[in-house]
Amino acid sequence: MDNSDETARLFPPPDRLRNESHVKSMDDYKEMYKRSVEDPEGFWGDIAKQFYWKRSNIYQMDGGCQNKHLLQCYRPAYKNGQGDKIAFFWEGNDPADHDSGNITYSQLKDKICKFANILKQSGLKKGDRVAIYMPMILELTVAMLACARLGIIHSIVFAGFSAESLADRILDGQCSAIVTADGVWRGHLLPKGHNVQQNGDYVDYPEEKPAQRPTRSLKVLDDGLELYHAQKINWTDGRDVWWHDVMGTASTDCEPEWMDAEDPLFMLYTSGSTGKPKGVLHTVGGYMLYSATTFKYAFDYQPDDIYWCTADVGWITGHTYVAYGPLNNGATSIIFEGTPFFPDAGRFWAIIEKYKVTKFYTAPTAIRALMRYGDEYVTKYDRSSLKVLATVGEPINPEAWLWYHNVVGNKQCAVVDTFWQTETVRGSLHEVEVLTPTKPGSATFPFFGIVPVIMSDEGVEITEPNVEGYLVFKQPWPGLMRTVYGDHERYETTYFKKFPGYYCTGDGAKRDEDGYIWVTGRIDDMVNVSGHLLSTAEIESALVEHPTVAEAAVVSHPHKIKGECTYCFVTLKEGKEFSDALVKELMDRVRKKIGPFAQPDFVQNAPGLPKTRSGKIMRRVLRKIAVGDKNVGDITTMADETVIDKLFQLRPPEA
Ligand code: 6R9
Repeated sequence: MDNSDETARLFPPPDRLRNESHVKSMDDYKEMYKRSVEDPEGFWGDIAKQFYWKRSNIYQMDGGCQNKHLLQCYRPAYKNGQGDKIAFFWEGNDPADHDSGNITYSQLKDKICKFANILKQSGLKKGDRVAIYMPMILELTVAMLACARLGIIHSIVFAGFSAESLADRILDGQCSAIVTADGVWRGHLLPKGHNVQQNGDYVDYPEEKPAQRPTRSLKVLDDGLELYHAQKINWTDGRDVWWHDVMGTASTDCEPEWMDAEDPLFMLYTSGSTGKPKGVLHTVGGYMLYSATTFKYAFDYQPDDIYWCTADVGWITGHTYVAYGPLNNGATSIIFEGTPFFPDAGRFWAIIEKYKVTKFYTAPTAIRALMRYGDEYVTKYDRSSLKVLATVGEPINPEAWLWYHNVVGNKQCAVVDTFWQTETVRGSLHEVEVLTPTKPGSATFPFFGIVPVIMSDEGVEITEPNVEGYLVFKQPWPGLMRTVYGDHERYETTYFKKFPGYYCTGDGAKRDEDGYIWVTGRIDDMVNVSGHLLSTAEIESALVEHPTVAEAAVVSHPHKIKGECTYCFVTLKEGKEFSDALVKELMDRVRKKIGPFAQPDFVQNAPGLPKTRSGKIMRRVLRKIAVGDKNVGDITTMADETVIDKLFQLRPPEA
């Protein structure tokens, strides 16, 4: 199948979604957008009025990009007026596991208050940090929101991280307690209590900082989850308590701690694909407002929606679009503990059929992985409830976009590509996509309040179409991170130093002649071939369009004459053979698609790619493999280290 004609097409919004949309036309969007950037105080001030504030909600922003949002007001109270509406359907790893998992808004509120009281009784208070290291179970959201209720800064560490990564984050955040579970089901049972125990007992804590060792550990073992009993836990009396022991008797009344809008809400470490992880800090007012508003408009949230974001709460996407965004809108959504491949590759679509999901949000890497199994896994399930299909995490290649649109969405859904970052909470491109005519692979237009600029290396704003540069944002917006925890200088150097007065995303982008923005990947993934700046994402997309290729990752490789050239790793679809003829075909395809200068010099077979646990391809490791350097650096965040040896074995002899 060659989709090259289709990729150039403009896909109009599906008519059936137009009527219910919050914003009625592209002209309305433009008007709202204009006000959001010209009068941010007025625009966000009006939105803030929809929240509950203890005092006034005067909203002030300064003109520079040092994000001084002076909200002279208090945090919105946790929304608890939804009564019997389901807040979450919980779907366990085992399809037979779901029954005990549904929770209404009032039940959720009661649990949050109970757990907040437990935190209080443990001596924890406003401003303290609490680490949360839990699988995708309801108790995870209860724990995070209980922290928020008391003004305790939660630092959630994705449950797939190792003991060492967890320890690093606990120390860096100076957390005084940890909430955890003793196991996690991902296809099979993985012990987790063990990692925490290592934290307390085996991982070396610097002796000079003994106070930073967590003093409290609250372990989760809720009723009905008896399987967790199977896990061996190292227990310290006086320090550890079981969730089920304390939750039963705790009171369901707990007055929220009233917070200033600029007080911290949570910290979250950015994925470790580059250097030391950064503790990204978000604040109460700005984050709540922005996550709620982006949720409402980006997915065009309607009260009868069944919404599902597949991201783990351990990542920013889960924080924002599993927890805060949906809950602040009173939405019903799904929390899924398992994987898309268990019991088979039809699991996502089975869940969509079961709950009649209307809005679905996942990652391109999941889409590409599922495409490999063929369409039957999708088409055997009823997906007629679906209206919006969204993606996040990396540029979506047109091939995957079209499969998502044509096969999953049956050409009936709006496909929404959302570009954003842990740091920006939707420093988003794309807005009310339900209305936007889309181009496969483009993140379209900016969300309210965002002024994207394509910047040259020399710091000159690029206005010409189709010229790549740095993607930067020109003025502040409520959801921008406020600091790197404990290292404000790093915050300023990382994000504001290269282009003073602008927030630098670290990504490359270009704007086409119709004003659509195309994110081309991290700037550090750019390759300069004979003076031509090439985007590795663009080459990957060309490769993945080939019918045999499931996934591709392209890195820079030194070249005597061209300076740099491209080295491509390709993962083939099930049952496909790698051959010299295929290598030639792939090289030709890139040459044809982008230009002769872009023709790759190397194409290597890659049965698996090195990825972080959040699914991001670790290109710095691939760069080492490409040059045959066995010293691949820090791989503690890698999901499966065994792929590395295999890739070294499969290097083409001429590389
Ligand atoms: C939300 C999230 C942020 C980086 C970002 C960019 C890449 C995310 C993207 C995308 C192209 C998209 N990214 N969404 N690139 N199109 N729709 O993923 O946050 O984990 O902090 O990653 O991910 O490179 O800079 P985070």
